[in-house]
Amino acid sequence: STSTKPLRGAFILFEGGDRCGKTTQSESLVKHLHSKGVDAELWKFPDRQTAIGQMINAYLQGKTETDDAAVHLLFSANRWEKRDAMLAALSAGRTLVVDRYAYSGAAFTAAKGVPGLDLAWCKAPDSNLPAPDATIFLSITPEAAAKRGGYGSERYEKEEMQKGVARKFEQLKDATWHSVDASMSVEAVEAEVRRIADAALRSCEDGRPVQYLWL
Ligand code: 2DT
Repeated sequence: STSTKPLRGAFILFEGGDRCGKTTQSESLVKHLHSKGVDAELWKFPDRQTAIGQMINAYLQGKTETDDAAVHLLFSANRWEKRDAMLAALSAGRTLVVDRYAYSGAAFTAAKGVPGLDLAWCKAPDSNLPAPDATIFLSITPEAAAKRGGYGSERYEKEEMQKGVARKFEQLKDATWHSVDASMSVEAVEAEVRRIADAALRSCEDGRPVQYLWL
């Protein structure tokens, strides 16, 4: 008999500005994968449950003021504290569908325009974290997003900030990047997302090793 190493799971990331449909699409993809018998789990960053996540949550809700560099490092630390669990899940064959990650981290802080906190500085603390096999960027203009029932009341949910974030995402595009027009119907976006996810799963089946940021 042949010994078979279990296939690793894929790391499929959703990124995009606020109100682009990330939550709807990431939940729908996990359901779809489950219906096909794929072991898949939805993760979200920031993970507001941890001690670090609670500090981030208080900052986003405007309950605390934190230095921009310090809060950036908290967002990054919130990924580092999940790194081992992430790698363990992937090597156990579990596909991770992740709602926001280091690209949001770099785009949001860099969009603040704080001297010294440029994109290179913002990317540095996340280097060597597991990288996504596919990044699905749900693309929508901040104007169209603002029309979708308006932004919430958290710190970054303002049209000017979202425009700056969109420009920074543009500069973060890499080989994993798939831009999907999020102004299409939910069903049309789902179809695109499934096509991209299927290809990512197949590349992992074909032996693609886990990648690391920002290579
Ligand atoms: P949610 O609305 O998706 O919970 O995000 N953000 C997110 C950062 O500034 N840095 C990061 O590293 C991450 C992951 C994006 C809450 C807000 O936090 C921003 C929106």
